[in-house]
Amino acid sequence: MGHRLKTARRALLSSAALALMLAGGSAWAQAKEDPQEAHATTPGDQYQPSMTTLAEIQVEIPGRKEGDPVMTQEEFQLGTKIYFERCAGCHGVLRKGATGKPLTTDITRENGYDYLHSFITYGSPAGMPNWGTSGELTDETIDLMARYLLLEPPAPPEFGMPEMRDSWKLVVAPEDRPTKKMNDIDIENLMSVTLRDSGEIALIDGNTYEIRSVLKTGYAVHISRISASGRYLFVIGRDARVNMIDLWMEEPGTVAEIKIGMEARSVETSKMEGWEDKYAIAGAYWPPQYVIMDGDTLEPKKIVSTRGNIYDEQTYHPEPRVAAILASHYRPEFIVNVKETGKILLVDYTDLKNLKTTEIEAERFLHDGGLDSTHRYFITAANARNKLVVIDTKEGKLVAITDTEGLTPHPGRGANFVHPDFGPVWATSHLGDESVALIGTDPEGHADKAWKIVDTFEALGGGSLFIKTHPNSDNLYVDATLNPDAETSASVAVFKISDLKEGEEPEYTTLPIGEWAGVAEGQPRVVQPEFNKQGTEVWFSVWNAKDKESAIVVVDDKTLELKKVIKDPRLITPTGKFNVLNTQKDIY
Ligand code: DHE
Repeated sequence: MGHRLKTARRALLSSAALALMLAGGSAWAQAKEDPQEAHATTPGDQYQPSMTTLAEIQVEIPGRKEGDPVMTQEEFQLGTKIYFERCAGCHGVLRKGATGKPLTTDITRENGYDYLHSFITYGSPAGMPNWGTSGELTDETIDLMARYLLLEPPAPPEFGMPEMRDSWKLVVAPEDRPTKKMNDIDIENLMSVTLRDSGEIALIDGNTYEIRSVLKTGYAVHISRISASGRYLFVIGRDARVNMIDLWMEEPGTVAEIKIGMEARSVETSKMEGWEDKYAIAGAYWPPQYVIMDGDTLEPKKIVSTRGNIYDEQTYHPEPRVAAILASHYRPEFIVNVKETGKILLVDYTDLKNLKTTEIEAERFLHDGGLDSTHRYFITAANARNKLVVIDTKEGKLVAITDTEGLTPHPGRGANFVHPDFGPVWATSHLGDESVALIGTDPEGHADKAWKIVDTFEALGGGSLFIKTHPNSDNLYVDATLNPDAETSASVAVFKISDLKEGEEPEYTTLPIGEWAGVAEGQPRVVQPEFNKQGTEVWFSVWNAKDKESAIVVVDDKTLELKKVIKDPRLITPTGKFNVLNTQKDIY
């Protein structure tokens, strides 16, 4: 069955892309011969990092060379902004290439202005968006960008210990904090909700649905994680600002704050027994580094650059970004995904002066991932390579690298459940197609299934970002957030776990979450299922534009009926939701 589905799914690619892949040709070379080939951008092409904070830095035109195109300082500044927002995610901040090709001046000058202009306008089957024909960029902007790429790129500043210490604010010192919980909130059932475009989080009571507070955080705030004790909430913005929030205070609020770089996506805290709440860690996209901080104050202790060689080619990469970071439950270690070099680092935090790191050769373009139900194995997606990498966090080594049979796996932290035929599995959905893949996670009880894709079946459609279940639930929820079809992107597929059968394509129920939200204007997308602490309700964000009404929809997990719609003018662009207990204990 896996093979049949896989064949059907590949047909989702444009025929041009397929032809190219089968021919094994270089997309760059092909597009050069035929740059005007019609091409439409897929959700996977669009879902690329946008360096929004870097886009704001002031730059100067680097020293002019003979033959440089004419460009004013204002145009160069605008070109830099557009480049960091739209292009750097794939081509790299320094234009040395990542999932996209390098755009250094030796290459761009060889190809010339006309070629660059066409390439930006029409895109390429290999994944370059069709910025012009899609209407995203005007012809004037494309002209500017084609000229911009013929000039040397500006290098954004580093962000080391002096800058970090300057940004560090200890708002309430540990000795001035409460010694016991001072509020009546059921902290374990709080939901920390990302309000992406307002740079805030909302703390919503999971029992009463009441918004307990809205707190200012970093710009385009991204994720929340909870300390091992469940007391502290850590939030990171795309501007690399980390907020540490004390949930014991009468009014939960920020007790410490720091900026750990210019662009960042991940934060985590130490969870090993004996090391609970001792350290926090955050990873940056720019500069490429991670920093270990004191778990009580966020005082920066150790900054480690991730610049280095790509695991297989062993060539130097100047800006390997830090993607997901997880805390090990089996060793005093942080698990750090380094995207472009394809390395997973196990960073031992017991002795920061004599730092020991296990460097695992994994796969390039590591992104997100989570633990299996025993918390021993870390399963993560090398998404642009369609692979899952499995690490044994107890032994500290690579266990397997497995093709998911789908396109661009995007698990979030994934979903763990016991399949009626295959035993314990972990699931991921995909950005590039409608498939859900299950990987066996029980090497003791089901050795023949372990770390193999045991089944793959279809959900609503491509553009899925997150998948979720809970140990108390018999349902597996799969979103389709980035699906181009408005109705699909506003719905969720639900599979009954006990009905799943080997060799049978399972049926699913479609929940019209967007419709249930009753949002009158805009085209909201439904994103990220998250359970309450009891595992009886599942919450979805109905993510609309910044100036339009958004909502959170709560569904009863047993009946699959609508339980509550949470609406409030303060709920601006809600996306991720992090239940304190589930996040603290890695229950998913
Ligand atoms: Fe995320 C997790 C990076 C866009 C919502 N996102 C992650 C992680 C990474 C990442 C590396 C894993 C963190 C960890 O576990 O330590 N995200 C990126 C990007 O680079 C990307 C593609 C583009 C960008 O410029 O940032 C991106 N992410 C988004 C969004 O547009 C989403 C949908 C809405 C938003 O709020 O920004 C989004 N990302 C999330 C969420 C998680 C996440 C909700 C955590 C999921 C979980 O269950 O743990």
